[in-house]
Amino acid sequence: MAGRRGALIVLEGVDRAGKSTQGRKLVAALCAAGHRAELLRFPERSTEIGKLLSSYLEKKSELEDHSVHLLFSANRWEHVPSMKEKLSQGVTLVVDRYAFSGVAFTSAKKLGLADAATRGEFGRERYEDRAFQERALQSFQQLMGDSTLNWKVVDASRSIEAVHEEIRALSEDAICNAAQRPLGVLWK
Ligand code: 2DT
Ligand code: MG
Repeated sequence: MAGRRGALIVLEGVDRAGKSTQGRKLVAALCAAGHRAELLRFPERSTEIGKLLSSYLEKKSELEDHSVHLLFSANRWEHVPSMKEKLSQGVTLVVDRYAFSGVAFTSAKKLGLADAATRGEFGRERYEDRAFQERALQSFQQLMGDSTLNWKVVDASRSIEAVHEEIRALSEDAICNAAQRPLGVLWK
């Protein structure tokens, strides 16, 4: 429909919960239903800042905690102009992690033994550690009090199809209701 803004749909939650799989399926389903929709993910590792973050996450480099927090933020800001442009052209954006991951993962460092948690297991990316992820989830739950997003919690222990159907319906609703707040989906 001409003139209608696209919806902003943010997928948040801990690692390996199926956000990326669901993000891809969601965009495919929305496009098949005749909407214009695109998938984005943060960190977006292809830019100069994204490469610094990728190397940090792969434990190939070390960065001071405040400084890495700001790099994650800068990595989102460098995409804001094109995101605004797309939304105003009516393209719905499905975003795999956004600012809530920024807060949840940084604050999870302070909730426990940050060293052990951020070192994690060999062969895994930084933060991919059970105790760390649990603290990040606690932090996400606190952040859901943030009313700038319309938050929904999905139970990720169900089948891929069941989760897909739920978030597809929520997303259709967000697209129809252009005045609505951005939709936030938290994986639990
Ligand atoms: P992926 O596994 O989704 O690529 O994420 N992270 C992410 C932060 O610590 N701060 C942020 O602002 C964002 C967007 C979460 C890689 C890791 O990066 C963390 C997991
Ligand atoms: Mg990961």
